[in-house]
Amino acid sequence: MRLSLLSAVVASTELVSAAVLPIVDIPIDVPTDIATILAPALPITAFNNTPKFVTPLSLDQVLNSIFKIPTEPTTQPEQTTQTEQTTQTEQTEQEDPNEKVSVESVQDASTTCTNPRVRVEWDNYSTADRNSFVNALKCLMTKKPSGIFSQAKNRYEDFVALHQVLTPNVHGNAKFLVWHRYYLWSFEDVLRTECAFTAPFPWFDETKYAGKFGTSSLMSGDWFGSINFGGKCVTNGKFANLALNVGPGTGNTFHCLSRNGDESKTANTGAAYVNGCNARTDYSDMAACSEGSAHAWGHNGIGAVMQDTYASPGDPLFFFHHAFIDRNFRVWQNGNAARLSAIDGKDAAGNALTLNTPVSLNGIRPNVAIKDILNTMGTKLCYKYNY
Ligand SMILES: [Cu+2]
Repeated sequence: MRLSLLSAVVASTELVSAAVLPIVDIPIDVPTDIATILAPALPITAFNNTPKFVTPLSLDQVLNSIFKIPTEPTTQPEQTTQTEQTTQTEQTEQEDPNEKVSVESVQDASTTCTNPRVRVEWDNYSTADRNSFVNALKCLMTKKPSGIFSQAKNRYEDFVALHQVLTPNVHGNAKFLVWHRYYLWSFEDVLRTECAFTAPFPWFDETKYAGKFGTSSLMSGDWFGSINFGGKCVTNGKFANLALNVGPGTGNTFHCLSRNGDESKTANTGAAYVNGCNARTDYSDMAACSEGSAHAWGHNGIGAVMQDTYASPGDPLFFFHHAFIDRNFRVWQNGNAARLSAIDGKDAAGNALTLNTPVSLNGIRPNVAIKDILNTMGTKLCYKYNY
């Protein structure tokens, strides 16, 4: 293993030399089913080039509805009435940020599926289901990539690469919640169809562990590994020494799964933040608040790979965190039935979202329209959360 490590380090020309040296302290009991070559830790600064948000929202900002996302474009084009997504790139007109966009209704919003899957919170998730989920993730990591993304070296990394290439389109604008909803659902669907996963999909209730993520068994050596590695490789849990090929940022460098846990940041994922955002009545306001507060704090609080806006799905904790964000979106929708059939806000190009706006996964799964996925218990998605 140490010989392999050495050759991996020598082979990698993109590394900052001194920062990879601590890797030699990694124990030798490496799970060979995942890590055949020990990947080097990248310096923590490699993930800070594209942080989720340099300064996520404070609780005061959440409660006082001051939640302009730092990464939001400052120059946006004029609102259009188009119903299809376009790729306009040259519009520069300033826009009144208070301007409201039109809202349509879904005619068949009352259509619900008959037997929704239930996503189960980690503490309620049985040991058998936990093992099934771990094994399904490892299965995806050993399957061939689709070939759609050259940087993806296995099927799991297809999803990391997909997120990487679409990052500018689906963050810092109102597509954030709807796109990530379909992204998670499709990831779950691939686990089921390609790795025979039959257990419920999990989520992690961060309101229970705000400020103490590390006390959850999820983030322990028993399961998905600790978070307090100070930017070094994760060396415990089911994904110890996991090697990643996608990221950080828009580049691709062979590196290990690393974390840089900071509970002063995870502290800001609590109920006050979630409820503060869910008190907003407009979808786009709520979505911006969610993205800039609990979402950003959770990413940054786990740190390193998770702090990277582009390639954070390389850390399997991404899916627990985003299921939590998606669950909070559903809780907000439960507050008013009309929220299952209406959309507002704009995409990255400044075009108004409509119910017919496509949600694309670049071919991993077929495009859907926003109206198809607003209701998690509609006929397309058909799931709910256990609470
Ligand atoms: Cu994302």
